[in-house]
Amino acid sequence: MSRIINVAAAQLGPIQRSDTRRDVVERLLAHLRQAHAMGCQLVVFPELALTTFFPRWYMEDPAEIDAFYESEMPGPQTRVLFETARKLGIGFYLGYAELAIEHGVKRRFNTSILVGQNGEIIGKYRKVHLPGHAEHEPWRAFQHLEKHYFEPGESFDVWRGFGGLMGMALCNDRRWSETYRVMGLQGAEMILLGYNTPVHNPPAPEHDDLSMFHNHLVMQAGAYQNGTWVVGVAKAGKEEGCEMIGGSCIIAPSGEIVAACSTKGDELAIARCDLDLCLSYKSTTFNFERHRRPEAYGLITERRGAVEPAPEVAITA
Ligand code: CDV
Repeated sequence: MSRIINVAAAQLGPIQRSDTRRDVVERLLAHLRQAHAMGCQLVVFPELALTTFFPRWYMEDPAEIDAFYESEMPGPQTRVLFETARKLGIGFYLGYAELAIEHGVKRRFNTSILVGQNGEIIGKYRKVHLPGHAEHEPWRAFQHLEKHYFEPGESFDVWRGFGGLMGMALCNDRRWSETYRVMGLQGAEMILLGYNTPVHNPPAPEHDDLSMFHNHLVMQAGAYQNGTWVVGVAKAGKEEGCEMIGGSCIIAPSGEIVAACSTKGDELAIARCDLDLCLSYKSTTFNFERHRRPEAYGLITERRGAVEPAPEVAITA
């Protein structure tokens, strides 16, 4: 099987609250068709790609809240995405709000799935790093209530697909080095990642001017330090009065951005991704087995007379 995948970062412009699932799914289908026409095998959509970013509002009415979630995948309104994928022979990554009933208990997650070129789900990921807050905070210009609306997921995994090892993450996960490293240690060759990032960060407005720099900084570092492709895809533009960054891009294992969106609307950025390029980094500079010595933490703490392992001390030693 070829180790080259043509990938489309399928950025979405804003989705307003009045936009129906049908409206949004039409936009996703247009991306699938255009990406297929341009020779792609995989399309990466953003986080919570089926609705507006609803954690910006505090809601209590369960019926109002439930309307933003998918209780089955595929469901009646999303099935056409899977059917189209199968017909075109094109896979996709999709972020959405998941409502699950597990052992009779209602559970809510910020989720992504990877769908293969046969229209079947290859893997499901539930967001681990949920940013924001759990209670209404009226001082903010807008809320970021992911801790109110979702439970955290538990693991970062990789799946076989598209001729390689594929990982998934969502938005805030991209800022944490362990996201990439946990998947890197499992051999990830391409990490797919959708995001919704407001330009304005209410708890730290002094970071606002750096929002795009930080966006690319973390994804480029994660790609290089783990010898993996990273595909980061935004929902961008002014959504319900909230300005969100774009900057969707495809990053090579060298850490270089090889394709990028230039607007804040619906746009594809496409790259020819050679998974074998990962090996050049994984087998030399970032050959974990050869160069990492986790046991060194133990040696250093022993020398210092520490009883408990103290990794943060070991790192500075
Ligand atoms: N959807 C997100 O996870 N957004 C966060 C914001 C809150 C900073 C992000 O890390 O981009």
